[in-house]
Amino acid sequence: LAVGPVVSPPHSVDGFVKEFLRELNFGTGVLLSRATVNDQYVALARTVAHYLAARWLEGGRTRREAGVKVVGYLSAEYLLGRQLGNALLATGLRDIVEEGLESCGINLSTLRAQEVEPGLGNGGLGRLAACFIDSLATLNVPCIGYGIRYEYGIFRQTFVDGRQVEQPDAWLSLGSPWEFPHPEAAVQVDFGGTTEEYVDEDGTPRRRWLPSWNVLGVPYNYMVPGYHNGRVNTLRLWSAQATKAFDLQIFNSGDYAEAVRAQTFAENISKVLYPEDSTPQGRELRLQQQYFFVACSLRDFIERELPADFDLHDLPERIIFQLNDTHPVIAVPELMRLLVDERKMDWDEAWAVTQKCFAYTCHTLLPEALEVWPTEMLAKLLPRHLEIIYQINDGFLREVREAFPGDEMRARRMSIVTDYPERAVRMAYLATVAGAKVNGVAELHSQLLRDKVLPDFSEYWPEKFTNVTNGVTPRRFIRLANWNFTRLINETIGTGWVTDLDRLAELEPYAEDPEFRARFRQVKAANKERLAKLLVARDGIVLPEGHLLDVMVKRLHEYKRQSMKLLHILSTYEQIISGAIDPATVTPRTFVFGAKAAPGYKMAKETIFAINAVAATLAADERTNHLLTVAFPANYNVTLAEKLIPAADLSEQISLAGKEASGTGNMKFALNGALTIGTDDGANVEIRELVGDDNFILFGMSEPEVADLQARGYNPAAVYESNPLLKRAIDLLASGHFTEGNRDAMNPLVMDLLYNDRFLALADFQSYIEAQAKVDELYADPDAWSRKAILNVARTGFFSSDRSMREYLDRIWHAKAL
Ligand code: DL6
Repeated sequence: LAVGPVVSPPHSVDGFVKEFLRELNFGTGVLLSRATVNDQYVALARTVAHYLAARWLEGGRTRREAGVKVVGYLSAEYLLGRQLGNALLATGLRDIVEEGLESCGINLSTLRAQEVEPGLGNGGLGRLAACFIDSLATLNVPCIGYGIRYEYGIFRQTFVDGRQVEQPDAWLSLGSPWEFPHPEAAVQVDFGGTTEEYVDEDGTPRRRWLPSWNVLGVPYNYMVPGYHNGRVNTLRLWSAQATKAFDLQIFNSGDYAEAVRAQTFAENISKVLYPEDSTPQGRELRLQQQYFFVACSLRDFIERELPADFDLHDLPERIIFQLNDTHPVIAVPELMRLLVDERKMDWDEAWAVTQKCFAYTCHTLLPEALEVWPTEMLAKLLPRHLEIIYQINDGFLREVREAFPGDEMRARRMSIVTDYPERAVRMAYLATVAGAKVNGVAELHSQLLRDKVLPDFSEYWPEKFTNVTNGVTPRRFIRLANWNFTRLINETIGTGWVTDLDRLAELEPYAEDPEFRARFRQVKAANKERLAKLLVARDGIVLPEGHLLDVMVKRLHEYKRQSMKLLHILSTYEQIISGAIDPATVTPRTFVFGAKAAPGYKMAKETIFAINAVAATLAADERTNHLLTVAFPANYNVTLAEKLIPAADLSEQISLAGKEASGTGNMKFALNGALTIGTDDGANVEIRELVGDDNFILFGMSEPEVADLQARGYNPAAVYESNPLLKRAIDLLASGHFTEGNRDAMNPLVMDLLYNDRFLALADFQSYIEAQAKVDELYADPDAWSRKAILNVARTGFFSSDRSMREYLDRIWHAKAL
């Protein structure tokens, strides 16, 4: 076995049943007659994992032997979603498994529902990482995803009296059958202490780090299967452990808490996913997490994936580390430290190697989301890294001063280390200086990144900057999530689209075919029915039949403007109850929200409260509840997205132009046949260009108009005073109507809208309302609507993450398929 081919379990119903029962009996230790659903799920997952593992072991060996370049995706987040369905899809085992389980009296869907999804990400950034590693495996490109095995993932959201209450996400509590822990391969990670100068054996003066404490990083391997191609890549997530489990002497003396203090401290590093996707807080632990996982990953790759005698000058031929946002950027000085301090490489040579080993993707435009680490904190936690950063900065600024003699302000602007408002390291600048390439995630975002966030850098290194528009995996978000539609597409154009999404273009002529349109509507209706069943069981929410399903699911953030969506609902409601419009003319709509607010984000939490209050009042109002329903299922996650998106008619992508880097939900909705109402922001711009103006409901200011209004001075209260519709909607919100007469309850949100409105919701309100009227008008003609929806599908094949990956491979990574 060590050298021969690895044996895959048999692909037959009988063979599967034998494997499954063997796993149930000897892996899980139970008899079928006494097995709980969880026992059965765990045994099934492990059985399916065996099928994948055979290919995984083979593939790993061929990759190492071939000595090819690997993509090392460094990401603090992976929002994976459930694994079982994807593994069955990748292996083509689904039918065999279903039949085999049936013969044991077990229902596959019941076991699938038992899986707790690993929520190791906050939102778009983590889900993108999961789509990318899926695509790389499907393209047969060797990739190791590196990240953190958080013991608690993104919090479980509950609502108490309409307010968000966070519960810990104990996703590991029933076991995790998909992971392979390797405590024997643990890596030591140092922190703290000081640095010193010394003279090495050759008489060369050098600096070294004398750390004061350390932890262990234990790797947990996960398999990342390609679709029907036999490739299985690795996701390696690190868990922190104390170097010394506990102090027996102190324990024996009776001070149990003190005896395990070091252990608790160490394990905190991978305890919980940082519950934030836009503002850095809780700083020190966050920096510890970041350094922890990149230190483990770099050491792992160099020491375990490369031959022992490998010449590290050639490292760029074997790895490209993609920095997924600024979170892993501390990897840059860490690689320099490994090369210069540990391997005694000359500084300039090490810097040349480092600059070829990294590339950086920026995922935001919000200045508060660009991480900055105070030098004081770096000096305390990573003193040698701080010295290395200073040295990198000195060399870089020398270059800048040579290129722009006398332009001292430019050198200051470009300095990696800033002095204002405190002395700190700008991680995005460090990534830009070190990275071979820097990319944004949609055309508009990349342009704004060049022009507004990093203008000096893009002027200095124009060729370094590029764009790769995000994408989503068609396997999870169409093939798995929307089986009804998959069947219709397969029957119409064959199955090739699953790995070649541009082929959806072949659906275009069918948009003109009344029979196809009718079948498309049947698919939507079936998906709505499936969603309705799920929401009753999951949340006790009853979805009315026959409504336009209007969906806004994403993180709760002011720039995404859930409050503007709420104002649209309020305005419609207010017009009905005040008699301003005839109820008979109103298109019945169900508005679905799904959104988690960062626990410390007050205004986001007030918005959640307001949505829930409006939902409850509307549900109880007999005048309108047959026309307007607001559904806000708690704890929106990947599993729910897979049911919600295929059912949607309308996709709400209403961020203030210039603020959403890309969005990927927008792509998932379009690909599943929803029309978008959206601003010219992020990837919406490209969606609109591809589907055509007639098939996209555009509204709102453009980015230059936003900039112009802000420069002129924006006064939301004046907008409120001048727009009667808006005024009535806000007045109703403030009136206590939704809070049993309590006028104060909505005050924070109302006051913010009137006197702050940082993301110009009031300024775009009128345009939004007019666009929504157009939606109603279009929806009144089901045939015309479904024609547009089908064209959305046929014209958005571009947004496959397979395409994104090809672009990274060609323009950034220069790595190849095996
Ligand atoms: O690139 C993935 C995703 C984009 O689609 C979203 O537009 C963007 O908001 C998100 N960015 C982040 C980073 N936030 N921070 N820090 O989550 O990335």
